[in-house]
Amino acid sequence: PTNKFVISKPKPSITKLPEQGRKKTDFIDDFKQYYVHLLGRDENCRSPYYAGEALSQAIRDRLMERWKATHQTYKSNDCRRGYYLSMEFLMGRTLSNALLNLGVTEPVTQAMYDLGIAIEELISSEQDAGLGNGGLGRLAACFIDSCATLQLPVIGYGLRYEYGMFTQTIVNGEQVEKPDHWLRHGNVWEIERLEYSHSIKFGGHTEIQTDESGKQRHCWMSTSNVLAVPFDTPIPGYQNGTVNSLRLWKAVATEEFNLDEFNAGDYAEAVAAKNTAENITMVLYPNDANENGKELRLRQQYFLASASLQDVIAHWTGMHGDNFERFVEKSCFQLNDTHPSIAIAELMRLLMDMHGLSWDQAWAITKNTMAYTNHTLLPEALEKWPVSLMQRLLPRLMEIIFEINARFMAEVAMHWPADGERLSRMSIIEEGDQQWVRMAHLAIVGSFSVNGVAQLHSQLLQQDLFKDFYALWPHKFNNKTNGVTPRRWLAACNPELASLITETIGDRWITDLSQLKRLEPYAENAQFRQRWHAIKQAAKTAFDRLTKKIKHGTELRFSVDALFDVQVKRIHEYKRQLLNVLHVIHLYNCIKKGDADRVPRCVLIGGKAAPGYRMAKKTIKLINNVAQVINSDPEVGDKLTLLFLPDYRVSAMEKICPGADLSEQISTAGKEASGTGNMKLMMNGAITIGTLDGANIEIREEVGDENFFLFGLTEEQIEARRAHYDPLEMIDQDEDLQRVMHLLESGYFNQFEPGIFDDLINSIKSPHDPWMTIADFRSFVDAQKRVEDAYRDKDHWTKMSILNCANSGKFSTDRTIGEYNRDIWKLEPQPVKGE
Ligand code: GL9
Repeated sequence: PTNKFVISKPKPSITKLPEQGRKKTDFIDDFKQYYVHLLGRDENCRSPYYAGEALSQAIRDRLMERWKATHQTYKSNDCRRGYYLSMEFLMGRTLSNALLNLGVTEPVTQAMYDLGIAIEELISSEQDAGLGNGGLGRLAACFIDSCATLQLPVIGYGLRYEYGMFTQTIVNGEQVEKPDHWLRHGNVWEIERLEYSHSIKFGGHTEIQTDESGKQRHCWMSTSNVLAVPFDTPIPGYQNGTVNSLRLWKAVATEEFNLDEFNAGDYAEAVAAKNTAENITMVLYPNDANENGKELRLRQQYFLASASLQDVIAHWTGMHGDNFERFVEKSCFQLNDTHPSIAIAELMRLLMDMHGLSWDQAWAITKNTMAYTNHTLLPEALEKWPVSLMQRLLPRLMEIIFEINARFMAEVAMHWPADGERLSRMSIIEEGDQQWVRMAHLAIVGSFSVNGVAQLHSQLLQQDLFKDFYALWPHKFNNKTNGVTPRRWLAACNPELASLITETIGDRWITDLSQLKRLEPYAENAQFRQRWHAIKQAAKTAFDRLTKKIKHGTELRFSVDALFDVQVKRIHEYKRQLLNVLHVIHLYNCIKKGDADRVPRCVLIGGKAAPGYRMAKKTIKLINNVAQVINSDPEVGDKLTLLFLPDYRVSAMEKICPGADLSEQISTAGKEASGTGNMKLMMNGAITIGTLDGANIEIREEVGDENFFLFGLTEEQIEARRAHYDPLEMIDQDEDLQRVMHLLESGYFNQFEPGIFDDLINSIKSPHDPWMTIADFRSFVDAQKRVEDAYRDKDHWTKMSILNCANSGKFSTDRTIGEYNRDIWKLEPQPVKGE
């Protein structure tokens, strides 16, 4: 639509740069150029920020040629492509990852050092791109890293939120949210591409019109349009010449202001309309599970789906005109949860209304190009939208959804005649006082693949949540166990451990993590163990220094000899941070009782609570209050420390996982779809204490049960117990638990704030507690005792640590993406010439 920025004829001389083919180290001149001439700084500038900016510019230049070459390769091979649609890409920082993947970390570090600059300061001055809530968004970021490393032609499509995940501060023990205006100082890694903008429709009404040839077409008219402007970020593969794209859409008002209204004198109205349009990509919704049906959220979802599909189709028609015969052969969309699943109806609309295809043609294309990943079984996270809202905001899409459902219902009725119950269970439309659109049902009906994110999770999808659909279409269902990228989560974040590994088994593990298995024999080598242990200890010291800086040297007693016990993730009842706190209080009781022989322990808890999630916010307050009491009790000394780390985010995890000894993965069995923090910690040699939930099960399978601290009820036991769960009786029969509850209920941790923890206490004492925290207390405490006993034998612990890292190979996203590609996408790797 807005091609006014396109240069009419390509001018090859413009793109021929004299310095093409420059050497890896020439960047130092560029760095100085950018620092002095672009940013206007000199040696008197004290802030590392500008040096970081200048270095990033110079590094970005190195990505640019490879980016173009990758583009050209895909284009000239006319290859099948994948499109990863996600409302979240939790990218974190970019510079150190770019250095690693370009293979220039060492020379750049040295060159900066020679200029008197510590590169670590530049790296740390970069803001996190926090465009996601947690696991789901970080998974998308790891996935596109692996796609580039595997040289797969995949584009990530998402939204360019002006404000990312809120910054968390702690005031009087409570979470206070601050807006994260991460783009305030610009973003050197993105490139605006106005020439690829698309117009997105909202509101209006539909009409059927007949054209000259007598053909009928659905028209969606009188809409308010918003412009989607793409910003591209380069995604480099690991030292392979490939640079893929992450394309994020920004909402811009179609005209600076509506001229008609302006002429009519309604200046304020006109400018206000501009705001409504641009609000669409203003802020990331900070809810980790329960979306609450906000209209703006639906606008965001449709904006992403429509802009991305129009982009793909514009690229297609640019090459093939309106001939869509080979579209299925050449394209595949992966929907990251139901958030972008309106894309199914939107692809139907674009193909029929804009490109003249019949329903059957459009449907054949849609259901053979869309694939859906489910990320949670929690009922409150299953998206549904009021039909009335969809009719008002997206009237043409609602018509299409009704038609998809009518045809689907006919299919179900054929398969199960006279089964009205089943029809209403499976319908895309939920009936009742109000009609709703069930987005997961739309996603399943409109896709050829439906997957969960760990074995147990996929199994539960088939047996429980989607069992009717599984009975109808068993071939659609599959599992893809999550992973994490070993570049960021081992090579970059833990260079000391990475070089010990490389020295021992070579560097192939960076792109083939199964190689880590070759570390196993070294667990028996005393000298190797000693070096491993020294690196873990040094990482703890480094983390300690960091927290001291944050806390301005407060009285925290973080001892490097203490067991470093870590639980970092979103705060949610199902993740049971409360169980962790109950254990800490139990340890405190033991110390107060004079139980002398305890292993010193530092418990770190970090994570954000959704701003509207009362119980999660109370949990943060409880952790901070308990920490206050324990950390200032002289009887405790350095036997026990509890730390709440404010503003947990990607870059914080990069600092935490190298030093972690114990990884807390203690969700109620059956509730954590996979988890991915568990994998990062394992890769860095932490040992898991966990329930049989999500990917924990597979972690334990890989590392062996002797190197994993298992506790808690299984998913089946949890479900069987629900009917007659009696937490009060369990408290009654367990003296340790009694003492813990007594201390909590006596107000020991809230002496000047009476009653503030009552709802937390009541929730775990309720026979209806869905998370069954009390049921797992005894088993958890016993497992923690086994942890202490194991930790006392330093040598044995180090062995376990080595074995955890050595057996983490499965949890690379290279393996995960390999499976997505083998089973779903079927893309051909595209080597890029020039590296
Ligand atoms: C999640 C699951 O809860 C995690 O167990 C899973 O590892 C990730 C990635 O598949 O997806 N689903 C979900 O909604 N979130 C997840 O982390 N929530 C957030 O991203 C906050």
